[in-house]
Amino acid sequence: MFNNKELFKTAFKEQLVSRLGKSMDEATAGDIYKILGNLIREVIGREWAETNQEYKSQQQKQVYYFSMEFLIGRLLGNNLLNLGLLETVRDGLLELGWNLEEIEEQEPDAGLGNGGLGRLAACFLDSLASLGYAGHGCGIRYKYGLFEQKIIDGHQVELPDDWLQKGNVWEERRPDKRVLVSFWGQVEISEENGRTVFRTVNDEKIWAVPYDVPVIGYGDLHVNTLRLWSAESAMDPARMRMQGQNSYYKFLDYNRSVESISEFLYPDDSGYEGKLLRLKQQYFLCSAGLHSVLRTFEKLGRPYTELPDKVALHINDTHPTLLIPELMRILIDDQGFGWDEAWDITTRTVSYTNHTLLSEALEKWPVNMVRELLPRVYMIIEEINKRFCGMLLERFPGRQDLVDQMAIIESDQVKMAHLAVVGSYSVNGVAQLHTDLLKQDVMKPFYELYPERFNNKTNGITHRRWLMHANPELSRLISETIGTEWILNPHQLLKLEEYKDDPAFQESIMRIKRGNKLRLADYIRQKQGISVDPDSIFDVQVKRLHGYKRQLMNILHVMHLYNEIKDHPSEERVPRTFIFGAKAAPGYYLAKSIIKLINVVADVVNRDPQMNGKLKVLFLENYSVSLAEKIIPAANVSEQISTAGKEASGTGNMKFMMNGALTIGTLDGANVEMHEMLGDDNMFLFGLRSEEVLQYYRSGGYHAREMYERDPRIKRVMDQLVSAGPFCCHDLEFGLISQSILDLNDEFFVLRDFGSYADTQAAIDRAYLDTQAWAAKSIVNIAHAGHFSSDCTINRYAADIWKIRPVQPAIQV
Ligand code: B1H
Repeated sequence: MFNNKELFKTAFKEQLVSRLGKSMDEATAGDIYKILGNLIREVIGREWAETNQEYKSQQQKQVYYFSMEFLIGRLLGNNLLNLGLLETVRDGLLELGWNLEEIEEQEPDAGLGNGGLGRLAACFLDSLASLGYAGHGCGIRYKYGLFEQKIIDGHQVELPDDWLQKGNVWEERRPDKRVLVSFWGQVEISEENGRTVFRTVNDEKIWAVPYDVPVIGYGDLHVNTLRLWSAESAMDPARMRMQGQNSYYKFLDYNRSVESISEFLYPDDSGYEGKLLRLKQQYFLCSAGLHSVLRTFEKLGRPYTELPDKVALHINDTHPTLLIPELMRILIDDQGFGWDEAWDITTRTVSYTNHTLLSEALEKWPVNMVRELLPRVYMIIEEINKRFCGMLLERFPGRQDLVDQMAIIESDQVKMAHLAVVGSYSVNGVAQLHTDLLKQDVMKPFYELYPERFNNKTNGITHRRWLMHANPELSRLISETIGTEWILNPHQLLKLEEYKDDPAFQESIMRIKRGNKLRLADYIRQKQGISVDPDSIFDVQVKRLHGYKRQLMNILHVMHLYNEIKDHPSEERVPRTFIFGAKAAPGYYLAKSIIKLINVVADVVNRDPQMNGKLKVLFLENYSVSLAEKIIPAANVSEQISTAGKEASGTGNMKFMMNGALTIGTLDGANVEMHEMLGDDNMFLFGLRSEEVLQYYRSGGYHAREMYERDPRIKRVMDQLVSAGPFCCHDLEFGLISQSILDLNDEFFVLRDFGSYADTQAAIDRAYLDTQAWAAKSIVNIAHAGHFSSDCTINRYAADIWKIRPVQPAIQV
């Protein structure tokens, strides 16, 4: 361990020579990054092994968090921070002639996720390790992560994200731990020694090879594991020759189909596509992960009846639901358990988080697809369904309607959410409102059947990445003001509230924010050649592009501001810079034309001299975790404007709050809980409430055209989408957008909430003029953000769902 600068410099230079054969003046930034990564790997190697040893010797219950997505971003800076080496390394590198921030830029983001769901999994891993829980991630090592977005002529263009091109210093390939996963084939049933035996024949077997990434906890060294699986061929080329003429082509076909399984991440957020390859990916994760979990369990030498005491399997949304029938299959076919005992073990081991109420995101797989790809697993799902429906009819005689509504298999489809609820002991939503809506609406009959299973766990974010790493100056100021206790106990941030009216503290807060804005302005100038005014309000909406998130309402409002400035050019205004960042699913046309609209509006506004000093609009390309770390600390206003009842929780909202931005938002997802803490004084609420939205849906929606006719501001911007004018073009590019609102009745209530949104935006202008009052609000936001640290969330999962306690570190002798 290099715990001082000189030792670090020596170790660093030695590695540079021994690994790359280079001296300091020959090294490139890429070399420096690689060597630093390797050094850290060496530093933690022993602790990683020791953590595992500790788990084994203490026979600790282990949590495995199964997720199709882990949006971990970059690891260098965060690992240095958690190891307590940030200062040493920064200073040491500086003396060697390099700037750490520049080296951090060398690392490609691990973009193994779409958005909130994947980033939540990454925050949870950080909290599990930092709090000393035995909790690991289980996921897929996609060769290509979420696509890289380029904006060309205002349009989104997707490029493959070849993140592994230069290797990955953080991963360790473990071929000795590979497992076989089987697809296709037929099930043969026979009687042997009075037992029914199920054997799958003619199946296709492939290797799942794990790549382990260390998850380094903050402070006391505790290193958990993120195990990512990669698919590899299990065909023996030597046997190929025996199999006749076409075997060579068969071999190539097989290889290609195997590799495709861990080839790329599906770029869908809050939606799903019923593609065979995606189903293969899901089973691949479940089967490989489970085999490796059970191998570790078996080493304890305990009977399988104790599995629920030693292992918790958590599924992140329904994507890994096949874990349930797969565990049943192993218990019955391989371990010889009877159905009831296997079911008891399974349903005491698996727990499930629901992340969305949107019907298009509720996974339903065609029966034929599941039956052909996974014949034995399908038989088990069928049996689970048969028994579940039988139980329902027994409890509710004559209620075939209820059975149809709740069945796992219905209309030739397997409903994954139903399977997940029936096969697990805990079902949680991700914010109070979302959990309430699950119970009252989407999963009502299940809640009535199993009320004890349902619970809420409001999401959280790691303050280590999102405050300490992303905003080091603010972190320093906080520690100077209230001490460093908040780092281990983020609730202590509440102490800041005392300083909200302290002019010196207010001044520091605003100075740090301005510094962050200047840095973002530099980035924007470099990337786009546009200069932005650091004294304007930085108003930010960064998240996936989706109808319900209403980026459209935001940009329509910008068009309205443009119109106002044009109409009253001499009126003074509070200058605003609107910043957008968003990726759209490649097949989501409406979302893509909204990206185009934002870029067109940006172009018109930024070129117009009358807008100078008043209005700027930017679309930042390729929004990602590392870009978020630059943008969020620089924001004054956080846009959390989803249609109420649609955003399950949101986690961006929490990141902005923690960095002192004020939220303009609807009462949706976790915004509701933010508002409970902040009150009307420290947050800008607008728009319909979720009950009102639901009421409209029940009564067939509202009349978008009426709003259009009634409000001249709305009529004007809507007309500007499709007729000649400053934003519109020759080829009616925005007809689709206009149609979705006026002809398809504005599913997400953009026009219905527009007026209230515009008025609230005007209130923000007025509030910003009172700098001290604004600073006070910003401080109150930071003070209450500790509540949303994922440490608190994870403590609740641990106590209520997984029933685990932190591991006591082994006493060093
Ligand atoms: C969330 C998803 C999601 N909810 C399907 N659902 C996917 C659904 O690839 N797919 O098929 C991918 C992702 N993602 C988000 O989860 C919610 O929209 C957010 O509100 C929430 O904060 C986040 C974490 O709970």
